[in-house]
Amino acid sequence: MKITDAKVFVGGPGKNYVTLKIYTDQGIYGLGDATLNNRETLPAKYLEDYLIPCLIGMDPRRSEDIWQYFYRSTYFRRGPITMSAIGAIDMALWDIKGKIAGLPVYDLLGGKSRDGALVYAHATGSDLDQLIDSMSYYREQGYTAIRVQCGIPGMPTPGYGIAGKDEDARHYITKYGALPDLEIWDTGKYLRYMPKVFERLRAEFGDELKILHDVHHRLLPREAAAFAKEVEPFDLYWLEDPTPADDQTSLRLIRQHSTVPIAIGEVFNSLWDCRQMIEEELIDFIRIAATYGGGITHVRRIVDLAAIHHVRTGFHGAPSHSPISMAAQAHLNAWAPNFGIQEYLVLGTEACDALFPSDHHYAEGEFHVSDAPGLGVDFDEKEAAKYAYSRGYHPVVRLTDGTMWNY
Ligand code: KDG
Ligand code: MG
Repeated sequence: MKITDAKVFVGGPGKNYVTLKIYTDQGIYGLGDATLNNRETLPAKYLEDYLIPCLIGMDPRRSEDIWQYFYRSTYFRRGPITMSAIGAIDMALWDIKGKIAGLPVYDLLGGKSRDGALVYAHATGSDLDQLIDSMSYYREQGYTAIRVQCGIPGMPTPGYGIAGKDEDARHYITKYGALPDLEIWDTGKYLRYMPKVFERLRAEFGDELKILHDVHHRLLPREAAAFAKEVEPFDLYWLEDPTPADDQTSLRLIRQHSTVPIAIGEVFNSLWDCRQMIEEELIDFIRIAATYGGGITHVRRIVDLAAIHHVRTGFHGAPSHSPISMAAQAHLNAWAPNFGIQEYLVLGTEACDALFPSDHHYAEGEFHVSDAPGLGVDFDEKEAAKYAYSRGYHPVVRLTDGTMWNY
């Protein structure tokens, strides 16, 4: 069996999804996702200029060897661009493998460990009342785990993941400007207000609800340790990215002062990036994504390392991931013995479903993986022709005195 061609498509409804399609001489094709949010053209170009020319003629069944070929032959290895491109190829090869076998990918990984995978939604509010309304909406939709981001009184701009006053907080998705928007961040105001938010949410929603919160890399290690200690009584399911992910040693201070579960990893791309925090047991959930994490082959290794250190999965699932990488993660979630939770924002707009038909679906707080052979997602090229690339940027963040800070 041979790979005969591979094409990259960039675009989608309100998103620049980077979709790889690998064709074979047996008529079977595979699909992969290389969407690197706000840098989408780079993995696309990397695939077209460097990886696809080598891929033609390879045997698609040899997915391990192909992974090693691209990883080891890249002298300047790792990083988000390289690993997204390798990840897309890897997903497509697992898709092909499943279609050859007539089995869903989860069966190739070792079979299902569960039927539905717990997911969490994003609730947001420019203030506490709007947040509570947004949370109530998700409770009605059956979610038992909700991430909460709340506007802070007096904060000059809304902040990460927070809807503006006049926006629909129930269906809010971060918008990215054609040039970077400016966000102003005040750590003191955040640290003084957030504990009050959690206290009110517990009073409002009771003890059972799983409450998650994303600090989005904004705190210094000492601030994060003090914050984690202070919010301990509110029994968070996790506190995400309390400090910038670059320095994993700073997590030790948080661990020494608090037992709040820590979730990190959405900006990491390889086992080597995650290794220290997993081996030192500095985190409780690993947030890497199948896309930037080198696909199923590599993320599976990370999941196995995590398992022996009591770390559970909590894969990244921001709206920038196309239904293809969400499907790859759904298969990993169905299999992983140390599955924790999956971030899930309802992608299912009609336009997105038309572009990526599948029977993966959400029901009652869980994501149900498709039983179709392979990844269980298709790609409609006619639909794809409707979309074009449109540049976007993450916001930039400055402190109130103008100092550059972390988005
Ligand atoms: O591209 C950046 C987003 O994926 C990130 O801001 C989303 O932090 C995020 C999350 O937890 O979903
Ligand atoms: Mg995050």
